[in-house]
Amino acid sequence: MKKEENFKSGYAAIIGKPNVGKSTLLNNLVMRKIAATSHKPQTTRNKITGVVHFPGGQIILLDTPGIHKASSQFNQLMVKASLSTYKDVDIILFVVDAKQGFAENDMFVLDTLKDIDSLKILIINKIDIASKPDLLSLIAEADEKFDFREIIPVSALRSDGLEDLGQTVLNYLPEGPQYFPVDMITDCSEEFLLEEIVREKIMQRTHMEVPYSIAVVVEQTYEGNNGVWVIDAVIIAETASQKKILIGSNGSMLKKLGKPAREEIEKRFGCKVYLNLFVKVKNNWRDDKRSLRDLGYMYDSSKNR
Ligand SMILES: Nc1nc2c(ncn2[C@@H]2O[C@H](COP(=O)(O)OP(=O)(O)OP(=O)(O)O)[C@@H](O)[C@H]2O)c(=O)[nH]1
Ligand SMILES: [Mg+2]
Repeated sequence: MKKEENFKSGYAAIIGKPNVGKSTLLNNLVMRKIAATSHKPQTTRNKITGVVHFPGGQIILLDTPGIHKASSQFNQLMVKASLSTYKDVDIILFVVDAKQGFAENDMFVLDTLKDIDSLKILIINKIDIASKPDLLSLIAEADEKFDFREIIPVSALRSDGLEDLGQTVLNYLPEGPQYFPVDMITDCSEEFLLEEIVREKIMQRTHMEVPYSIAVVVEQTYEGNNGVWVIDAVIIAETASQKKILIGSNGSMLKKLGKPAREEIEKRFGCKVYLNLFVKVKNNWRDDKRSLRDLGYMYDSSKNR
């Protein structure tokens, strides 16, 4: 791809513990909802791309699953996806929660980052809920202990400080090609985006192990009567009792999940939608290599999911 004169471009990975606000940051920097967010940790499972366009450049952001000490094979896959992004990016945006500060998981990541040449920027998120003294002492701690080129406090949720953050990242990027056309904000497939919308509603509305035990697969989409976009999606659960919870009495839970999912799809894609949700059981899919691959959770870097 040809380098363009006076055009800056490059990759920035958003990395950090679960729940610090990485996906919220991606969505609000791109100014479109791409990544699922929820108050539960481990919401993001895949690498997700979002492109921020400027008159003279573009930042290609990679949202990643939260890094934590993973015990199950499935969680290890998620963490592997995050760790694998480090080396291929120009800039690492390391996110911490302003209220929580640095925790054990952060130290583990910061240690691995030492050997990576990419420029590192610390983003202190959720300043809207942190006290000023806490914020100042966190900045002082980061300054003293770590080697970040910049420390930028933001509130991703309120979009406070995001303009500055975007400009700062852009300034550090090299001259480069325009990788994405200006109207393209992600290279995730349409099916993937649909699946994530449904999965987000499940993450937000179910409890205990259920949100972590499901996967969503869009089986087909087609144009129905009156130009309505029909989407058939399957929620895969691990056990029959989870299936029962997901359906609810007389389908009440499916309705509770389907309505907000349909509304969000309609808003995002600008058309009328008929969303059919089904639930199937696939025993222990999270521990089964073949199922993980079928569901797009094996991180083949040539496959963008
Ligand atoms: N108060 C406040 N809440 C925030 C902010 N940014 C994100 N949140 C909330 O924090 C929770 C987690 O946000 P996510 O964006 O899903 O976090 P994440 O780091 O992507 O989490 P994983 O995908 O699990 O690693 C959600 O409830 C967000 O609404 C912020 O700036 N202020
Ligand atoms: Mg996330």
